[in-house]
Amino acid sequence: RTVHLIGAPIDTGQRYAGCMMGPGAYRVAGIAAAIRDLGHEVSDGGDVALPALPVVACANPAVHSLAETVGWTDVLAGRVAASLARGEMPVILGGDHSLALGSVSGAARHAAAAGRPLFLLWLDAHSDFHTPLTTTSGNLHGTPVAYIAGRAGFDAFAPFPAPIPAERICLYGIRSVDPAEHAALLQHDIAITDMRVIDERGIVAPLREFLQAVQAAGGMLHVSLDVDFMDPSIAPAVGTTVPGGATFREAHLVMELLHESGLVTSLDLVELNPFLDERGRTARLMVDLVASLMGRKVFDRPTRA
Ligand code: DIR
Ligand code: MN
Ligand code: MN
Ligand code: MN
Repeated sequence: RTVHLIGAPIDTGQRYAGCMMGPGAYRVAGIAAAIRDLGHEVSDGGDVALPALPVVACANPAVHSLAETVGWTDVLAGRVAASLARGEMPVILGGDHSLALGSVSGAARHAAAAGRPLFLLWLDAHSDFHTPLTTTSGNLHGTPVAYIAGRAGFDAFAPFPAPIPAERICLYGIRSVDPAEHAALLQHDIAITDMRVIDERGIVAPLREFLQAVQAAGGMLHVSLDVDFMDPSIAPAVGTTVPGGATFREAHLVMELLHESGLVTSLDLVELNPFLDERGRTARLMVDLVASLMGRKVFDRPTRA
């Protein structure tokens, strides 16, 4: 299967300049070669460009960069849907998490056309369950899960193609949820594997349960990996660090299980801010995590006949 890289130099979904350098940092860190070395084909579609801005309005005055975000959402949805239609695995090189408004739209459009259920694994410190009407920061990177789940308040955006039912969404690793998000999450049946659950049950068991559900349904699986899913001590290059994140081995183990499942059909790499990095270590960590997701092993045992 061909992996198709799509650069998404987006940083209007939050307030730290620098995420727009993410696609370049992944390329410098050798993402294409790392995937090719595992025996996959890689094509690089280059970076998407912002189209002419729509005229949009929002009742919440805190919201900023709404027109840009709607523009990026449109263009990325088209690129991701087209890549999936070619039979590729699109990997979106972010850019902040607002890009998932578009990437998951594209995946949902394709899944609906293919008649397959789409599942979403959200690896993040945050639940990103605000709507443009509830966000207090005004940063639209905190809204994609709400859009994907079909919540109201996204009037400026195209209607989400086929909202993903709550039971097909899994938030994994979360440890920072705003009050309005918390209240809304209690109204939805989304699987919330927060860090407290992971502390108690380990990183493997809850993920296996979710993957089994995807497998049983014959589903497609979109994975959205936020840099702040990891602990800031190993992944400092992100504007919104939250202590208590996944360790190096926990993060790799998640990727290794995803590889073994064979279920992942599209992937976002989001929130890398190379301007905040230390000698490229976060970019390199993200590339190594992608390698684990694509089949790199700690110790490769030949499969028995
Ligand atoms: C916060 C931060 N909940 C907000 N969200 C982030 O601004 O709405 N998501 N950083 O990854
Ligand atoms: Mn609005
Ligand atoms: Mn996020
Ligand atoms: Mn986050």
